[in-house]
Amino acid sequence: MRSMLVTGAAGFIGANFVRYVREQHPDDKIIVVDALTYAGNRHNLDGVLDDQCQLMHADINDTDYMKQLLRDHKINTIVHFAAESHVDRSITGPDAFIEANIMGTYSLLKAARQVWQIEEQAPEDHRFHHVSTDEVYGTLSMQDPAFTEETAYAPNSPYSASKASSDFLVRSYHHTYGMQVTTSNCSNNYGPYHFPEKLIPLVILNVLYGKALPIYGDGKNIRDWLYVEDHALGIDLVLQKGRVGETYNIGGCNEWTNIDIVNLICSLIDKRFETSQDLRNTYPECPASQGEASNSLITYVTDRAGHDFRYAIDTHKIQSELGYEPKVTFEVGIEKTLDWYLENSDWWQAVLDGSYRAEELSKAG
Ligand code: NAD
Ligand code: TDX
Repeated sequence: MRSMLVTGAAGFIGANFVRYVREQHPDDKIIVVDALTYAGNRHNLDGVLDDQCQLMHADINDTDYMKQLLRDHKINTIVHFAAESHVDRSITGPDAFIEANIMGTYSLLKAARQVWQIEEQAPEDHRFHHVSTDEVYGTLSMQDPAFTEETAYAPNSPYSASKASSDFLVRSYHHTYGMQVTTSNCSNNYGPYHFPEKLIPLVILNVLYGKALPIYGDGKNIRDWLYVEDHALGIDLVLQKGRVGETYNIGGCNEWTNIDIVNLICSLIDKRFETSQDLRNTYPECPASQGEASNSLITYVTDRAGHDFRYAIDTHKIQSELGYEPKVTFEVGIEKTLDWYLENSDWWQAVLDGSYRAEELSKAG
C-alpha cells in the first residue's frame, strides 16, 4: 500500500492529481502538505479530505516538520508539486521562486534522505517523484524539433531556472545517495481549479466581465496544452512503471498560438451566450450579452520580458515505455473547462475578491 506525501496539492495541478488518485487508487493514504500561499486554496480539495486524505498547512522549507510527517505517516512515496509557478511573478520577484522551488526541494530531499535512511538501509519501497516543466528546456523556433528528454537545459526565466535547479538537485540525490527518484517535465496544463492569473482562466473570467484580454507581444507565441487530468495520468504511470533515475516528458501534442486560443475561447463563450438568456442575465457586461463579439476585448500589450517563443513536447518515451496516451482531446477539454468555470463561480469569486485568503488568515489567527 502506498502512503503518499503530496506537496503543493492545494494548488491547481496537485489538487487535480489528488482527486485522480482518490478515484483510481482508493486504498492509498495521502498526506497533502501545502503552505497555502496566494495560489493555494484548501477549497480545491473540498470533498476529498477525510481520515485517509489529510491536508497539513506547512511550508516544505520546514525540514524538521517534513521529517516528522514522513515518520509519523510512514510515507513511502513523495509526489512533489509545491512551487511558485507563475512566470510573470518570477520576473517581478524572483526571491520567492528561489526559496520555494530550490530551497524547498532541497529541504524535502534532505528530510527524505534522513528519514528513509537511504545510504544505511537502501530501502526498496520508496519513491521521490518530482513534478517539473518543459520550460527548463528553453525556447524553440518554428523549425526546431520538439523537446525530448535529451534536450539540453536552457532555462530563460527565473521561474524556469529555479525549476531546472530543483531538477538537478533531485537528479543528484539519485546519483549520489541512491534515492529512487523520477522526474516528469510537462507542458502547459489547463482545466478546473486553474488560478485566474494564467492565460486560459484569465481570459474566461475577463470575457464574462467585459474586461480587456491582454495579449503579450504579437500573440504568436506557441504553447502545448494538456488537460490537467492527463497530466495526473502521466504521473501515475511514471509512479507505477517508470524507471528509477529517469525523466519523462508529458505533453498534449497540441500546439496553439496564444491569439488562436484566445479567439477560440471567445467564440465558445459567444456561442453559449447566444442560446442562454440565463448567462446573458448573469453576465450583462460580457460583450456577448450586448450582441457583440467577445474578441473585441483583445488588447495587445507590452511583451513579457524574455518571453519564450515556443514549447513543444516529444512524448515518444512515455508513450513507448509506459503506454501513455492523453485521454481528453483539446476540443473536449476546453469545453469541460468552460463548463467548470461557469458552474463554479463561487470558487473563482472567492479567489478574485480575496475572501478565501481572508478566511485562511483568520484561521491562522
Ligand atoms: P500552483 O501555483 O497552482 O500551486 C502551487 C502550490 O504549491 C500552491 O498550493 C502553493 O500554496 C504551494 N506552495 C508554494 N510554495 C510552497 C512551500 N514553500 N511549501 C508548501 N507549499 C507551497 O501551481 P501548479 O500550476 O499547480 O503547478 C504545480 C507544479 O507543476 C509546479 O511544480 C509547477 O512548476 C509544475 N508545472 C506546472 C505546469 C502548469 O501548466 N501549471 C506545467 C508543468 C509543470
Ligand atoms: O495575460 C496574459 N497574456 C498573455 O499573452 C498571460 C497571463 C499570458 N500570456 C501568454 C504568455 C504565454 O505565452 O500566454 C502564454 C501562457 O501564459 P501562462 O498562462 O502565464 O503560462 P506559461 O508562462 O506558458 O507557463 C505555464 O506553463 C508551464 C505555467 O504557468 C508554468 O507553471 C508551467 O511550468
